[in-house]
Amino acid sequence: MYYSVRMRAAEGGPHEQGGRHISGAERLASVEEVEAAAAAMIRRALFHPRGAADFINVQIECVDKAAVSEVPALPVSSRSAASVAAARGEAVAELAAAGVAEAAAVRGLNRLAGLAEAMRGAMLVSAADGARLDSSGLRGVRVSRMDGSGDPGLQAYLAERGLLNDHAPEALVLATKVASCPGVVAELCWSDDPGYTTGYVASPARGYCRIPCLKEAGSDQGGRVFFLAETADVSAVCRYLETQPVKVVKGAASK
Ligand code: PML
Repeated sequence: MYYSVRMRAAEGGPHEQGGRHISGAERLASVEEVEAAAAAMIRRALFHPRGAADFINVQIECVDKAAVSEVPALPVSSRSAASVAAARGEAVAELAAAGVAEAAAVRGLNRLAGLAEAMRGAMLVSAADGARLDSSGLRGVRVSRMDGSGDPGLQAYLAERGLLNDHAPEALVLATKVASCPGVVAELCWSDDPGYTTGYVASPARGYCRIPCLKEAGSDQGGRVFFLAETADVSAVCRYLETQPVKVVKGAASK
């Protein structure tokens, strides 16, 4: 048996009552790990660079081991950029190489850049024309029930690349789960942490591509856009992202 441990934190009350999103986290923990996982999440929410949370929700739920799928981590690569404009150009090029129509990539990127405040979850948009496909509004679709912290091979892969920071390991795990979802063509993300400007484009076709400078330092605006194929079943995509438990392990492609 595993336990899905999930945290979401906001300032100014609960998210559903208009609180500003501060932080979220996900683990699939063994019984021995549950308490430490929950404590680490609470600590993260209390001392987050986005502000002081006054609402912290921690949910712990049993997950049957037999329901958990094991997914190999996307291979990590990078593009370089020296300005936000150049970085966003690189992101559009990577999205296009992954199979997103260029106009849809630009439209999706502009949706993310135009958010008035950080979203808790992700927007689903069409990879053909960039139209919004989900109806979750400002809440977005939250990717849940995944973990990669228990795989020593994956941790070593990240350590060799200097990626054991507060963002990249969880982002790679989330992006790997998203890319394993039937119907997903690519993802674009940059963090809502004002001190972290590196983001990524991830895709089943090309892996996890890190891009520096995707936003200005000091900005607390960030989030995720998932680009879906025209044939994607949006309800099935939401179900998979929100409920399918996934353990991410080092894959053959992550050499
Ligand atoms: C987030 O924290 O929400 C996104 C983190 C992006 C990490 C990009 C990277 O460094 O690989």
